[in-house]
Amino acid sequence: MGQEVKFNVNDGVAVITINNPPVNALNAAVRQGLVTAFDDAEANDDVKAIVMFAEGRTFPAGADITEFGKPTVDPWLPDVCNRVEATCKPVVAAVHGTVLGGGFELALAAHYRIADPMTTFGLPEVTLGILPGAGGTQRVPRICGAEAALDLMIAKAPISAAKAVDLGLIDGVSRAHVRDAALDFAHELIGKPNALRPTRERTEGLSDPVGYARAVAAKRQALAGNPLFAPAKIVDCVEAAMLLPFEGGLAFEQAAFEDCLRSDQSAALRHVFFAERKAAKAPEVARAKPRPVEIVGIVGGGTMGSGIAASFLDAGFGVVLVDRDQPMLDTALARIESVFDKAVRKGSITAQMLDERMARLTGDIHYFAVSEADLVIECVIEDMSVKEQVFATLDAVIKPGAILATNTSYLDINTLAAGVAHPENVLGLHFFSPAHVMRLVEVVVGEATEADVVATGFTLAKKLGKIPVRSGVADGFIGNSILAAYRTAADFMLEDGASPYQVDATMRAFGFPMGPYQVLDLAGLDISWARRKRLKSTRDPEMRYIAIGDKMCQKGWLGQKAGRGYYTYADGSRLGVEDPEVLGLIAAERERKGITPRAFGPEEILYRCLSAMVNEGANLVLNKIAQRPSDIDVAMIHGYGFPRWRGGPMKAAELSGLLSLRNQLREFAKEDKFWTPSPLFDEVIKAGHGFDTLNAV
Ligand code: T1G
Repeated sequence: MGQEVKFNVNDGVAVITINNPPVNALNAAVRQGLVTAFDDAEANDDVKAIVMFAEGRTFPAGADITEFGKPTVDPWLPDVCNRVEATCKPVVAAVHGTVLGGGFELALAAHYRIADPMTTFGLPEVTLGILPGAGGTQRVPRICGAEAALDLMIAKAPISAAKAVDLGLIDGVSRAHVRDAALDFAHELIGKPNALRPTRERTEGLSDPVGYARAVAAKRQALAGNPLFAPAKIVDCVEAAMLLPFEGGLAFEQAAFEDCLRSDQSAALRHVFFAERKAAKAPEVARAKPRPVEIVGIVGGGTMGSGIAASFLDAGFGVVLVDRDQPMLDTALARIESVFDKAVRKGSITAQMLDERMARLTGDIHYFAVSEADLVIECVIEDMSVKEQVFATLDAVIKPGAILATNTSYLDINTLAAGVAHPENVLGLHFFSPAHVMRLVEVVVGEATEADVVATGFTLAKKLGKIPVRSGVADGFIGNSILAAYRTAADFMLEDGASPYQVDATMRAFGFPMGPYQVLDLAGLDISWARRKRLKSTRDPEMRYIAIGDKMCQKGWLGQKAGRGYYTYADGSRLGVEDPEVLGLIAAERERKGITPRAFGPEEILYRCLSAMVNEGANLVLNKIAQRPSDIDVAMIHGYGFPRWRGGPMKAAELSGLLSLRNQLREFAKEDKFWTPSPLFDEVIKAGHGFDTLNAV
């Protein structure tokens, strides 16, 4: 028996302890250790009952996800669970922490479960594009019925110990140390008739077949049109639990599990699980200690500044907000309070918590107010000269060692840093709107930025519950560079014959909440117009230039804020209506350039948009702006609505084949050099591997 599973006997009760940090994932060594331990406990006459426990912060949080996609090593988890359940001595699981997936299924294979009060339980497999494949879809409904079981497996929100007791999924909560409580519980079972209680034989949840079938039908109805593969499979399995004998249901579940595991959706979702965790690993984080931050200064209380302030207040920091004059400051403070008001109405915080947050917020119109701040974030308009002025003013008041950050979406951090006394303390912290909701933060590292400053940026982002992604300095960093390439590809198609509404519909069908032209209208066409003007002097004259956006801006069609952009918005509504005048403007541009429009199908529109994203992404990795391709996936999913179950642009490309993509880009490049394939494609193709290998850094 390896170190992962230990076995000792305590006064007639065998205690089988799992120890596989950090989350006791049920990898092959743990599974083998468990089977051996249960065999030993069963064969040992001194053993009258068994307690299963885990060291560390949690009872197993699931199967080992890193093993998926590789050949299965026996015993596989469903077999381990069946072994535990079949034990001829009462088995009590002592659980704590986050009891998830296969860990919960293992506990459900025990005859009884005792939990620490803070324990949470969940079957989140659907977030990985799979389903509970170790008997969960058969054992859970036997205890708590179809509706609760489907909620657990599809709603994926973990439940509390108290809720688990209500559902009959656990037998008790103990304030004493859970292992000791389970030992006492096991001792009481010794010698009791009918102490064995295999979950497969429980029927409480199956006692109302009509209600059961109704719950299954209702969930199936609710999932109609849902593009995800696994949820529908889960419904089939839970239905099977009522229709088939236990072993038949297990076999049904196993087949459905393997179907899910083989799917691209699951490969994509598992990729994102690890990509999110990897994104938080920047070289600076590994080698430097973050600086202490208690008070955060924010300059500029507009939409971004007030959202960022709310995030820091939510996370327990003191915030000093500076704005140009009293009326603007009052508006900003009111905007922050309204964020919390909404949270109180939604029930996510109490009125008392609102007061506590607002008590940590001070506002001022003088820069001197941030002289005690550990970090100051500039959130003023996206204009270099204004930002340089703000930085210069801040530089005169901030305390030694304070970090100076900018929330710029595009501008050159190195230029801003060059204007202050300590460029090594300058960092980009690029939040996304609404900043108190969106999880992505691009941590932009300048040439001079100190490692501990970067480490501070990453640590803060995690404290805010955000997902930090490291970016080098480039116009638009990672996300906006990809967005610009995506839009360029879309604009080319507009001039060649497609309509913006066709492009938007295609990208929504792919899984984006909005198409690129809806996003442009929301953000304002003038933002990207300003970028085009800023880059005019460095633009490659040989590359095709689309002036449709410029023409719309010159007409004042700036988007929602102007009542019209690519769509029209009557009376401030946020729902856009297609606008024939826009189609007219595009047709005039084609005529001006002598372009005969052609038809575009959804496949080609999608392919060109994705190819442009991936090609730009490959160049960002090549130029070391992005550390790894998976960081780009994380940025596009958490900042730009790229559908999570597609894995992000780089993973989607990997799944559909890099060679064919590179070859198609070569074809497109005959139309315009914008499509020139990134040299990274040749590198990875020649090396015989894909982007995944580059994600290992
Ligand atoms: N397998 C492998 N590694 C895992 C893992 C797992 N199940 N869970 C976490 N890790 C790694 C993670 O990559 C990170 O590594 C470290 O542990 C800490 O995690 C048959 C098929 C438990 C709530 O979906 O939700 O069971 O980055 O940074 O924020 O039905 O991890 O340090 O190298 O996330 O405190 C079902 C997944 C699996 C739960 C802790 N289980 N894990 O969160 O730490 S499928 C899950 C989580 C299954 C069966 C099926 C969270 C957490 P590294 P962390 P955290």
